[in-house]
Amino acid sequence: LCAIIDAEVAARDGWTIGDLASAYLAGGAKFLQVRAKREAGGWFLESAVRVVQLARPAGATVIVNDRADIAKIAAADGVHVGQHDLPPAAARVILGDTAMIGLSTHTTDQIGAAVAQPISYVAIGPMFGSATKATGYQPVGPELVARGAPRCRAAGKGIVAIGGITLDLAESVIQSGADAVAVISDLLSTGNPEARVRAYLDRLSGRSAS
Ligand code: TZP
Ligand code: MG
Repeated sequence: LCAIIDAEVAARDGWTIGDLASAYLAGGAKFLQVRAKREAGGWFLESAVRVVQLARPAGATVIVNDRADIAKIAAADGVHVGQHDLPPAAARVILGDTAMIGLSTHTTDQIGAAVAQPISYVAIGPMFGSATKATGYQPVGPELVARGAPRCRAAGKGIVAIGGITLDLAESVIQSGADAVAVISDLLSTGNPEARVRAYLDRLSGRSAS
């Protein structure tokens, strides 16, 4: 599970970035992403620093959405970039060889191009209709994961599925070949994000029935 802490979605539900990160970590999340599309850089940096601070004792990985500079200064583990952000090779200049770098893709062509980039994982989406982000792409479904998986595997890239994923849909996405599911809204859907993260981890590790 990649638990994404999105500034706008968190604020809408009355969560501070720190409290939401703490809840996800308490639920057992080991992979967090901090995302702030509209906030000022200084605020985003402070938020990233806070999440890194909280995640370190838990041994969790933290990546920053879009901003390799903020990831670097916050000593995060890496960055997640989209098709129109800094190219992965440029992000790597800032973050170095060992950083985790993810790249969003939405088509088979983009997956084909992504596997040749200096990235750690290919993000594929939107899986389903997402309320969080108007991606401009039709939902691609687990089918695109299944189609792209062989190329990602051959290139040694991980696969993270994103977009409209819910607890009940997560297993189908993993079964299609994804290594992880990245989730924003559904983690907040019950009002208990700690329990929701635990439910995902239980479900994905096959520890719970159904
Ligand atoms: N990229 C593609 S869909 C998406 C991003 C960042 C948003 C995912 O949010 P949600 O709420 O899990 O659909
Ligand atoms: Mg982006």
